[in-house]
Amino acid sequence: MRFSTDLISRLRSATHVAVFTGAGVSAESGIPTFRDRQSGLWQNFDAQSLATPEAFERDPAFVWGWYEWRRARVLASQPNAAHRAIALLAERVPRLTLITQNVDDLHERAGSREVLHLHGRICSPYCSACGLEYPAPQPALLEPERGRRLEPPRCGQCGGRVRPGVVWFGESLPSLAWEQAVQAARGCGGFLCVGTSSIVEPAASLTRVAIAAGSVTIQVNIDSTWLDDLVTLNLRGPAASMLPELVAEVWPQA
Ligand code: BV8
Ligand code: ZN
Repeated sequence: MRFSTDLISRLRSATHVAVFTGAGVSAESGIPTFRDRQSGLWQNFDAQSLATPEAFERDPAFVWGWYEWRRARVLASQPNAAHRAIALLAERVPRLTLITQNVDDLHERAGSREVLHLHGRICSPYCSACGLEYPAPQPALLEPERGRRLEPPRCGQCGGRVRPGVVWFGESLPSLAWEQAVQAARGCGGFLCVGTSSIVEPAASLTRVAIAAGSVTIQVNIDSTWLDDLVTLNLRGPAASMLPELVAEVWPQA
């Protein structure tokens, strides 16, 4: 991987680096991306139609079963070299803000701290009535073929229906996380946009904010996106190999 000396010096002089990740950063951990075809019980549905309050209202057991199957997949997965490279980068730059659209906990399990989860967390279901967090047990690893409808549990405090701890389409993003993400995009000197199709708003607007603020913006993706011609540099390839190389080349061990 070759970077111009100018790019390297601009990135190294950045006192604040922001990293913005999407489903592509967890793909090499075996977690299907949001636009991958669904499988098993849910194969005839696209994630977008399932990830809505209306879908959960209409058939809570069908949607809760999908989330439990996904949560089991997350718990059975391990962070990959991309997650680890981001955790390592936090030790090599003065300040790093990690912003993710992902609902898995692989960044945390790779050692990242203070992760801004714009779309919530699949491992933190909560009561839809009183908001109490529900201590979700280790789900039985449902095979997609045997994926089944599961009745959502009831809240121990108020008896309300427990819901997945994610932000559904049509729901607002957590306001503090969103404000911190926008601040980071505005104020960082380097912005890494990793493994996202940059389709879902308002999250996708963060890279535009960083570009407008004059940050050095680097996109890492196996595919092209509408950002290709707008970012400072496109790194075409899988995050689990591109990110460790990028960190080693630009921010080598002191
Ligand atoms: C909001 C949690 C408003 C759930 C998710 C019309 C009608 C209604 C709403 C809208 C509308 N038009 C726009 C909207 C807004 C809507 C939206 O953006 N819709 C889109 C589809 C157009 N947004 C919302 O509804 C948001 N809320 O706007 O609220 C509001 C305002 C005030 C008051 C009330 C409401 C909420 C959006 C949050 C939705 N929830 N997730 C769950 O997970 O089940 S979003 C979901 O998509 C995931 O979180 C995912 O992270 C996210 C984005 O997808 P990506 O991460 O980019 O994943 P994707 O599969 O798309 O791409 C993967 C990429 O990785 C690809 O580019 C691929 O090439 C690459 N890749 C693959 N492998 C690798 C790789 N790259 C590198 N290495 C690899 N190995
Ligand atoms: Zn409750």
